Formats: sequence, structure tokens, C-alpha cells
Amino acid sequence: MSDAERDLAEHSELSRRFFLRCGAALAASSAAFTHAADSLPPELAPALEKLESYFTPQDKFGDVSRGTPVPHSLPLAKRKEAGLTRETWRLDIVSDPENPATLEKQFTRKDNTAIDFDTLLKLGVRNAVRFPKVMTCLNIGCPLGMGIWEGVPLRTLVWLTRPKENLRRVFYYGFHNDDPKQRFRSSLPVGRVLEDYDDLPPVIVCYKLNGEWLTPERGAPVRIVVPEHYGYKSVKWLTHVVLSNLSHANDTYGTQNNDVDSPIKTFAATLHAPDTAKANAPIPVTGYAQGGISGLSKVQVWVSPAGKGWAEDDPYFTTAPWTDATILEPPRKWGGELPGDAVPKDTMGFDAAGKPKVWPMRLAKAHWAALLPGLPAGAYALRCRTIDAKGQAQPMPRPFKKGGRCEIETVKFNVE
Ligand SMILES: Nc1nc2c(c(=O)[nH]1)N[C@H]1C(S)=C(S)[C@@H](COP(=O)(O)O)O[C@H]1N2
Ligand SMILES: [Mo]
Repeated sequence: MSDAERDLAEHSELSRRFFLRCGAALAASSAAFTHAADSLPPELAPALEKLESYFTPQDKFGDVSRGTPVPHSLPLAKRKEAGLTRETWRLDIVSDPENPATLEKQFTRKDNTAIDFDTLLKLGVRNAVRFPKVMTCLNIGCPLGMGIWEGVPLRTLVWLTRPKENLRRVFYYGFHNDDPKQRFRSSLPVGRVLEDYDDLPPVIVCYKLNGEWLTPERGAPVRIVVPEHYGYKSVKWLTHVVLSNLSHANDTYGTQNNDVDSPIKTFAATLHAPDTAKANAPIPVTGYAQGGISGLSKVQVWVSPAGKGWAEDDPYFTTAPWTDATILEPPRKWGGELPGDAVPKDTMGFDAAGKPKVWPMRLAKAHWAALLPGLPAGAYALRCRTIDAKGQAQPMPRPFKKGGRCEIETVKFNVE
């Protein structure tokens, strides 16, 4: 089995279905980018019309949820009983019995003091935030979806316990059929929960996506969302927050050889690339780039004759004749089933008119296009890569797969 196959096999049947849907979502998309791309060569128009929408409708997200059965597949009566509806949801916030933090107060179902959904929404009146973020699984090469996530900063809930000392880590988990073996846990240093350094949005206890309540599949009624991290930190069907004096990460994902301290990487991939192209006619190509923690400044492409090797001491093709693709402007239509197709008021990173303050956005997707010059008949390899905002070419500075997929994509095609 190849590494890619093994990764795939590690995931559920659901993720296999997701891969099939990746292509389907593209075919079903609307011409969101045509206006913004008016200045591009007309040969690109048909490919631009087929681009996916910028934001992803909740039910078009990829799903890699664990659980037998997966919690969102439970019938409504069961979900009610499990606290997976807005009316029945309860959140315990407790000290870790094994590494106790010193708290003045704890909130538990047992004592009938657990936080309910109304209380969460009341805290949201003054504290709620929303921000755009791409949801990507560390183990999968293509993002699961792009959304605007809304909720209450996790620290607002942490402060309710009036912590005094011995608090170094916050971990949290969600409903998994009351089976400790199925529990999916993630964690953060308390410093990250309490403070938003490097201009990051807060870690949130999230209840809305793209302006609507979370759907069961996206983690309803409440999930964690961590802006700068891969999906495994954003635990769904949240039931427990545990305040701990542990000094290191204790994520479920860490037990599977993943690097759980690596934030989202910058990388590019194609969406529309040719299987076969006509000789000596320009070739339209489109794709997306994920802006990681180090931002995104450029997307580049390079076509070379297939099968020809490259210098062994240059595994990342740094000396190849790459050329710049065009990063598309913000789309005319946002998609994602946003009410009125408008970015909700006060979304972080957007101005009062609902326009992004900077573009491309960090920790988000952008789309790109390139018109490759005509080629003589033959077999070719198309590659694309990003340059991040610090000038680092993909896959550097963190090329390791278990810190987030970012290998340079290769698409083979023929010219006839
Ligand atoms: N409770 C729970 N939360 C979870 C998971 C899970 O299996 N159970 N999977 C995680 C992983 S590995 C990813 S990549 C994201 C995916 O989020 P999405 O389903 O909204 O796309 O959810 C995360 N949250
Ligand atoms: Mo994941």
C-alpha cells in the first residue's frame, strides 16, 4: 500500500465517499468568479465558470467523523437523549482528576450545574465572534470545506470556573456513544485559549456555520473551532472541557503519529487540469491554494515533459522554471448558503461593507488560474506550488506529511 492509500484506509467509509464528492461539488458549482476575473484571458472563462463556490454549504463539507455509530447518524430521539440537540445540550467544565487545576467552581451534569445552550447564547450576546476558516484534515490532501464559524471564545467559559493556579492545558472531547474507547479528544496550551497572539481569532465554542446553526454532521449543537489548526483540534458534539495541569499535548490524534503542534500549512492544488490537450493551443488550468499560518503570496505553475527526472539534490524543484499563476480576486458571489449571500456583520477580517480587509486571507482558501502556453504533442507533468507570505516555497518550511499534507501536486496529461 502506498502512503496515500494507507492514509485513506485509516479513515472511515465516509471519507471514501467524500473523495468521490470532491469532484461532484465542482461540477455543481456556479459561476462565482467570472466578474472578479474579467481581466483574465477569455480562454480561461469556461474553466472559471466551473469553479467551486468560495464558501462551502454545510452539507457539502467532507466528513471524516469517527464513531460506531457516528453520532450525527443517530435518530433524533437518541440525539435528544445524548444531549445532541440545542434543547438538551449540556457542557461539563471540570478539573482533571489526574492533574488537577485549582478552580473555585466546576460545572457538571451530576450537580445539575452544567452549561446549557441558553447560557451559551447569553454569553454570546456580548462575546460572540465569527471568522472565516478552512477546515482541513491533517491526513487528507484536500480541504473539507471553507466556512464562517461563529461562537463564544472558549476562555469566556474557562473564566467561569475562576481558575487560581495549576492550569497549563485545556483538553476537551465530545459525545462518542458513552464509550471511552471511541472518545475523540484534543487539547491546547491554556496560553492559547486565554490569549490571541499573532493576530489570530479566538478559539471558540462554536454553534453557527455560514450564518446558520451547525448541522448534526458538522458537530451540532456545539463544537470547538481552533482557527490556526487542522480539523482534529475542532472537536464536534462537545460535551466536556477539562482544565488540567498537564504540561504537554494529549490529543487522540497524537497517538496516531500525527504532529499535533503543527498549524495549517500553505499549499496549492489544481481543480481543473487537462487529461488531454490540443497541440499548440493554450491550456486553461485552475485550482485553489490554502493559506496556512504563514499566509500566501503567490501560486506558481510549471510544466515539464513527463518521465524526465529532476536533479536529485533538489527534491522540491526549487530551481525549476516556475511561472506565476493569477490568484483570483474575492468572488462576486460567496456561496456556502450564506443568508442573502452576505458575509455576516462583524466577521473578523471583513470591513463594514462585508469586503475582506486583506486578500488572500490567512487560514483560508483562495483560487487561482493560469493559461499555459500551447505545447507540441507529447506527455507532460503539470505541477503547482505556493509561495507563502514569508517567501517560503511549498512544501517548506514544514515538508513532513504528519504535520499537514503539503507535497507538491503533479498532474500528468497528454498533448495530441
Ligand atoms: N467528536 C469528534 N470531533 C471531530 C472528529 C471526530 O471524529 N469526532 N474528527 C475531527 C477531524 S479528524 C476533522 S478533520 C474535523 C472535520 O470537521 P468537519 O467534519 O466539520 O469537516 O472534525 C474533527 N472533530
Ligand atoms: Mo482529521
